[in-house]
Amino acid sequence: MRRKSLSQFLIEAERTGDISADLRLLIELVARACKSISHRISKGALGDALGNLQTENVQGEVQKKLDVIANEIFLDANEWGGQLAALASEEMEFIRVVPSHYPKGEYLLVFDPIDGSSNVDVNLSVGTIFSVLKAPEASPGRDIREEDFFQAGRNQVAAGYAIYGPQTILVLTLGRGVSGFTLDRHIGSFILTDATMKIPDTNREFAINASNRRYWPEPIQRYFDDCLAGSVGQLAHDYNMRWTASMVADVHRILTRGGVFLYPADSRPGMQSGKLRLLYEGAPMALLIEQAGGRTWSNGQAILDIEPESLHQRIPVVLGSTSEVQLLVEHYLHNE
Ligand code: AHM
Ligand code: MG
Repeated sequence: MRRKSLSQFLIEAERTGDISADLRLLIELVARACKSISHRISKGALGDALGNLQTENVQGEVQKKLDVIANEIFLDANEWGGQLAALASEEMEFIRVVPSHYPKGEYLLVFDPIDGSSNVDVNLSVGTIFSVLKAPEASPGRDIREEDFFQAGRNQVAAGYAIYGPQTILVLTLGRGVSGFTLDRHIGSFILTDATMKIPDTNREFAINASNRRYWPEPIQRYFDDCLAGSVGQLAHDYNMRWTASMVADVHRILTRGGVFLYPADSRPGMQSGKLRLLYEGAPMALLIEQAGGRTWSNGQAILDIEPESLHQRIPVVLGSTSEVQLLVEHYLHNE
């Protein structure tokens, strides 16, 4: 059977009018950046990319060498192409307006270059998350501003991630379902290997960093305790637990075999709104989850309905199989 490459997939989407030519080219550039990051990661200690730097990012987190390398790869790969007006990254304090010597396009690119970067040094899965928004209509003399990125997740025209694990896989939504592409290293192309990813609704598996239990809100503690007791929502079920400390890896597992992922707000300093960032992590993952038939929750609403108030805003995150998120919301989180 002849398999379809990402390029063919995107050209077909352009021909059917699902995406513009510029969006097709932008996704091609994003995929190229992910290939390059995958290559750097796979070199490990041979590539001088492991370990920490002496610097902190805007979140006050110590930067890994790879955080900075991957951020540069993404900027270099994407800002020259002519499809973008500006970029925002988890690793950059301010937005980056496309320099004037490059042509300017109509899209905004948002990305987390290496998600779960603490996993890199111990050779576990990490990923890159990206999201594409439309820039507001240009008017003469008006520059792109930070507020132009403050759009609810439902406005995303594309979102996806690359997971760098035993295989490198690109998972993409253009707003009409979710597709998975595996990197064929011999030919250097992403090949369509899962045309319609749908989250199974049957799996009883939860993902949460259980070491934070004492800091969680009471409803989350109760849900977790009921999972361990096998009595969630008064239903008798054995639950399984997985936590990889890489959201990309945890979400990829849930997209593949179902389950629920939680990173709640907690009472630790700086965690009162949760840990994960709305623009770089919450919104793109929420679009993928909804497009694959799943559901999300954050402070009483779907993540895609949240209007961002700042670039690096954090939110509590619950996402996964529809029936499990529904059960959680109805039996535990309804007053939250
Ligand atoms: P990062 O983008 O700085 O790597 O942080 C986000 C990561 C997520 O991938 C993961 O779900 C979470 O942080 C793990 O946090 P913790 O170490 O508290 O378990
Ligand atoms: Mg991240």
